[in-house]
Amino acid sequence: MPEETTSIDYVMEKASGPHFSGVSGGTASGKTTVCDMIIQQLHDHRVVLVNQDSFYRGLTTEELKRVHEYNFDHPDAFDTEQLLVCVQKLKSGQNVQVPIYDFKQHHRSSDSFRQVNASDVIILEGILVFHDQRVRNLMNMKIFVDADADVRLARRIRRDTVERGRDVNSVLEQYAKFVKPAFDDFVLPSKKYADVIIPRGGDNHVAIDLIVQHIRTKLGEHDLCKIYPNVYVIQSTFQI
Ligand code: UZR
Ligand code: MG
Repeated sequence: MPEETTSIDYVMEKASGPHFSGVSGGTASGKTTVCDMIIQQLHDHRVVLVNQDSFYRGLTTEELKRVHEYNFDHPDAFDTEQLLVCVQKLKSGQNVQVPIYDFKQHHRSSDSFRQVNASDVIILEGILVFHDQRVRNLMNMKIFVDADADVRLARRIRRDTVERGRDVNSVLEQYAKFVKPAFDDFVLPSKKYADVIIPRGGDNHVAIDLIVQHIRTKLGEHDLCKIYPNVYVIQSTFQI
């Protein structure tokens, strides 16, 4: 269904079930920090965070041999079909098994999963979570975390050398060859889908407070509508 269109069915589908937010932004923009802060403030609700990184396809032996030529920033690097099924299940109140991805080995564990339970609030975080229209259409709120490219690169160098077992040269090479071009081609163009753009990421406490307030309002409406289903439809229709 086109994004602009609103029908009662569409509104009801989006408005029913858990509240689902997508958090996107360039690499090392502060997405994880923003999500952690939202989750902290919503401690009295059941909130789950799903990371798009968990849905990286494992590399084949051939790809592993030439890992420096592999583009981890391209939409095809992700198993989006599996991500979609996972989000659909969570939205319909089911528990899911999320794959576990190892950044050091570029490998996906075939026998262990992380169990994610059905919740009131679902947050999906990742560089390309707005790329697929089907995933996007399930979202009640789309948040884009903005940070200057130099700030992101500096953070990326620190994080990849400390946490992901890389050396500075390989990080810089990968950044110039894949990360920056993919940001320009895929991540930045998806910013237009955002409902909220947060400058300065995790430092922006006002933006995070507003987002949390909005989610609380929606959860409150949700409870109210279980009691007064007709009121629910009218409210949601006007707000879209
Ligand atoms: P965030 N990535 C890796 O470096 N290695 C992998 O095995 C899988 C992913 C990187 C990916 C992307 N790109 O920029 C980043 N590269 O993880 C996304 N190159 O993670 O959103 O936390 O920055
Ligand atoms: Mg992160």
